[in-house]
Amino acid sequence: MNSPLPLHPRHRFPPDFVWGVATSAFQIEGAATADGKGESIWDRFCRQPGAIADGSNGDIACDHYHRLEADLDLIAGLGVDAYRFSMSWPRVQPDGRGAVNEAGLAFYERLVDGLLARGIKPYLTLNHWDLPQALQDAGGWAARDTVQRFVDYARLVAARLGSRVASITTHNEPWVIAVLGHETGLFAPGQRHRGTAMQVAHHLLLSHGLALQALRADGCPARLGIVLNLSPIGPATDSPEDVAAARLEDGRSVRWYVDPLFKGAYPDDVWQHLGGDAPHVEPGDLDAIATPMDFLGINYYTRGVVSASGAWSAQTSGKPLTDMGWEIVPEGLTELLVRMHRDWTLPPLYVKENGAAFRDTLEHTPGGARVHDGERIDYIASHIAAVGDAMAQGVPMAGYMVWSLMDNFEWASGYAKRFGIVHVDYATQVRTPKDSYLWYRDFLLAQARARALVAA
Ligand code: IFM
Repeated sequence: MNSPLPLHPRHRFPPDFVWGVATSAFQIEGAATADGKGESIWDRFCRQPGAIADGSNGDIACDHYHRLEADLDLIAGLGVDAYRFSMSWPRVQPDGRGAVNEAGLAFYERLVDGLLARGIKPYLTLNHWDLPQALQDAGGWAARDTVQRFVDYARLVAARLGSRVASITTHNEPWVIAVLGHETGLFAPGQRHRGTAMQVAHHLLLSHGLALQALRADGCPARLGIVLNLSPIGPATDSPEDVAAARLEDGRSVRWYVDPLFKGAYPDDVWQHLGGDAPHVEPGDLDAIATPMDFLGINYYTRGVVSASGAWSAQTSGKPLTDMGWEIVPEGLTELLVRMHRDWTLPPLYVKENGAAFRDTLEHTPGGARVHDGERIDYIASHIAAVGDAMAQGVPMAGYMVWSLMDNFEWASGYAKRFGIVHVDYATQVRTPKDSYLWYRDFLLAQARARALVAA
């Protein structure tokens, strides 16, 4: 049988490799107050003057909440094995505690059942940043009580959906919540205190481990894990100062998360560096954090380059940049995955997000609307090949997911940055599959045909 796209050797993957596409609740759902949904910290943060580059918010976003069936058809049209989505905690528990808001949960039941009916595996994330504001008012992730609130939320979601979803991720990118949310203040809840950020990171990891233990005790059949945003971090020059700065940044952004999860200990160099900003850790916390996982998800977009003076800029590297100003470095993904496999004993790895923002133009042609986003196709194809390169070096990779299904609310950047493989016209909510959607669809068709040949 002919494939529509010749499969390059670096694009040959095992038959059980999981191909997917990803989104998150706050970025696409809109319906900010519908059906009893509570306020989240991102609803509140968007109201702060200057917090969001274009002054926008998530009130309507892609209106996915009201366009579920059509969006499910778009996902199905790709031929993916899996769809990764997150649940809005305040939609399910408006104040982050107490009884389920049945109308909110019903939306996710329709989503999950709609995926299953289309033969797509649901990959559920419990926390993609939109903490209920009521919990923030009680101290947020800096408060130890939020750990137990999260475990309760995880249990009630798993009791209702755990047997229908393939996978449950506790948290997406704890570094972002901790550091961007509580140290630099660029993201919700907009706090600026390093010690708070480190306590938040600890509580996120602890709530992850305790939630895993609780879900397993409850008999949840879904595969359980966490998703980290990771980059290889290197020095801007060979100077000892830059090398030391890069080592510390690797400690703060990579080892601070991976070491406790897989070695049951925080990295000593970072702990010493933090001094009084190190988190309060209670006996048993690290054992809980190191609860074995069924998978580790990694989100990769670019590498990190660090100098002691902080003066290094991606603009001067000579490498092409995305519209976020991030360098395009597919070989950095191979380097990262190989290093992960070398330095830790890990469960199967997934790339749970990978993609790029570019300045897309919607063109109206006689044949219909088109978006010729060749740069995004190159980005995705080269990063998939980088995953193949890591596998050729022995890294056990289980799947890859494109970020994102459609253009959406890109946090502090608002709607100006477009990561989607489907274009969204925010004035009309018309969706237009970009060339990258068509490319990924054809690529997945070729994968499916290769699988069929293996099975024959
Ligand atoms: O849009 C985000 C996503 O929510 C988390 N990972 C990075 C993406 C691009 O910035």
